[in-house]
Amino acid sequence: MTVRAVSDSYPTRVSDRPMWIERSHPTAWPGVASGPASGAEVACYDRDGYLQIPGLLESEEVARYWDELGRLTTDPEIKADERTVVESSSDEVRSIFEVHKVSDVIAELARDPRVLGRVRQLLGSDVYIHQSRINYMPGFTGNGFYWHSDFETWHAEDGLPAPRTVSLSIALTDNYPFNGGLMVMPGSQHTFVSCTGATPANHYKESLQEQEVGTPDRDTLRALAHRCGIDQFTGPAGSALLFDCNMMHGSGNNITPFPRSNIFIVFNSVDNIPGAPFAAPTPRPGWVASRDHTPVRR
Ligand code: 6CS
Ligand code: FE
Repeated sequence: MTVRAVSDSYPTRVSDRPMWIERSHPTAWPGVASGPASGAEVACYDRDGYLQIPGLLESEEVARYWDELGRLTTDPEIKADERTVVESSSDEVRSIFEVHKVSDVIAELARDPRVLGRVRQLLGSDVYIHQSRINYMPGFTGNGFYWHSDFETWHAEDGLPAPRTVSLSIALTDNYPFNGGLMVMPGSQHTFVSCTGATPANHYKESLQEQEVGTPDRDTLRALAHRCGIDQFTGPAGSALLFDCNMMHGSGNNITPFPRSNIFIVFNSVDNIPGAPFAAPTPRPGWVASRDHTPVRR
């Protein structure tokens, strides 16, 4: 077990009892005064922990990314790559990680001012890509993602010190309530839920298919849901969502014929560089938690 020298504001996976820790950091960080998001949108993000961007992509852009997703998910070399995770109940592609390195088309999206401008505003600094993935969530066999906080994992297993990280999810197919649309608990990012359990070695090999360690207990989820309510991210292909790394979120299985495919890019502040994991025997691979902290530039 790696021992960290720095203090841990968000201890997790250290006790047999879940604990609630009030967040000691802002959701919307100061430091970048202007950008594509209005003052009201930044304030809404700070309160709720998420910001919807309807129609971020034009329809011809959606078509271009959908074609790219089709190329990626049918390329046998990519299918055989360790960065491709398949569904536990079928051999269908679940996620392709480090997709910004696998696809120049998607790398360009991360540099797009409509994305980069907003992300720098919300994190108050230059940013780099901590993780990227395509979630394909195929029809009929697409398994969801149980309730979790991404920051709980990125703190415990990737060593991110503070919740100064924002995820962008862009819908490449119509996201409906019935085909696995992402559910979020608005305002839940203000509370860090310290989870029980110890991180197994190479945990990512199972957690990326179905996460258990690092997911909250039902009493915690019941209390958070009653306090915050549950919103759902739905909308036509091209819609986008920016959400705080500590937002409690999850999605149901997709038993409909309609895939719920999204591009997912995680931006971390360059002032929040990870060190050793806070609660894991070894760091995760670079394709899940990037070691390249070069700021994203237009
Ligand atoms: O472990 C991770 O980094 C990934 N797992 C989930 C369920 N969401 C965030 C992230 O993509
Ligand atoms: Fe997640």
